Amino acid sequence: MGVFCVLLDVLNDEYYMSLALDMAAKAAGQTGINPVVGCVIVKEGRIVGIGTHLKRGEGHAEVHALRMAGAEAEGATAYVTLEPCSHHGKTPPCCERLIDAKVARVVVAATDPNPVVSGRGLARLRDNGIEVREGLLADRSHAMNEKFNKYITTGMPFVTLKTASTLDGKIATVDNHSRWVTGAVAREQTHTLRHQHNAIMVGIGTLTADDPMLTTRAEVPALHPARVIVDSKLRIPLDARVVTDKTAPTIVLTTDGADAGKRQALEAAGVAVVAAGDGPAVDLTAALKELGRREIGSVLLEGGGKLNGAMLEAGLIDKMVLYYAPKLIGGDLAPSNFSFEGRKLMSEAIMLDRVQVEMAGEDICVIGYPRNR
Ligand code: AOF
Ligand code: ZN
Repeated sequence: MGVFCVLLDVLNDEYYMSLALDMAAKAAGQTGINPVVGCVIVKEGRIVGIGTHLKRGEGHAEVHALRMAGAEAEGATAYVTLEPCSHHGKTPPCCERLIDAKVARVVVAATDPNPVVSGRGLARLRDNGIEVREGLLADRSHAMNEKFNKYITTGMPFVTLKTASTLDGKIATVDNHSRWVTGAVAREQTHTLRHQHNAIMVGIGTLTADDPMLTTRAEVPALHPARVIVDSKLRIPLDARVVTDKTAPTIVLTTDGADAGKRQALEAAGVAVVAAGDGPAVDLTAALKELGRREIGSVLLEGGGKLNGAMLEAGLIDKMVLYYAPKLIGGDLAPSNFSFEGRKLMSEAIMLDRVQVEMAGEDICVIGYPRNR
């Protein structure tokens, strides 16, 4: 028999900010290149408004919460997980809305890394006599916006690599048999990851081997990322499912020298073709920059070993989610999850920081951040 013990929450700024953060976190994946943001408005000990940014181009978190609070916002405290914006984007500035509503105090988790805001929102509130507390639970807000933080400051998409391999690092047997490496839980989590990224990226090898749909199949309806295929010679068949099914946009990354006729045929089928690199291989850095220009702020890389290795060597992977099934299959020629020129010294290894390990059903999930030069 366990000891009956309930940890009672304490009513303070953290209590309300963590509600705002919880709401924001659940909207991960549905805000496009925008951050996830939550807002809670509290007046004299009662929550009078809550709001979450739900879709790019539509209301920011503060706008929804202020609308709910109505006249009660006057003299209230607003808890916002990201500094209220000060710019006219697709929507008007939130700090002006808070000022107009006569909010007395604003508590903010993280400042907005967007160079057009960064600090200006907080300054504007203070200049208008609003008391501001900043930095409360900032780490949680930063972590849930790691994709946005990179994209808005560099223009490059945040890349998450996901692999599913045996414990000895193989993604298929020597006979190329791969169904299934990991179990149902890991596969379900992969579909959640797809929902949470703007694009999914694979190499032409994976595409021709499996003719995958690269869509999100969760227990409930979920969002499909754009499909990005790295294909230096435009070998993609015109009857591939990603070309014909129209479930989500498809972008093929290729080289300048790729066949012009094939390119036209793909474009006529509704596929976007991006040429990057005048050599035999796609210039991955230039290609990702172009994806960024096309408002793809995050990419889930589910490549084969070669593409994973090339992306790693190019320093383009920000985060790794590595599933390991507790199985060993051996075979020197069995394909591995990373294929790149071997390091000669252990001191030259690519290191992962902030490593976390958890179980995903019967499989082991390792999450980490490669230390890119
Ligand atoms: C907030 N609250 O809920 C969000 C903010 O194009 P827009 O108008 O949607 O503006 C997007 C920018 O606004 C985004 O890059 C980020 O700086 C900020 N997001 N700010 O006060 C919100 N989503
Ligand atoms: Zn705003």
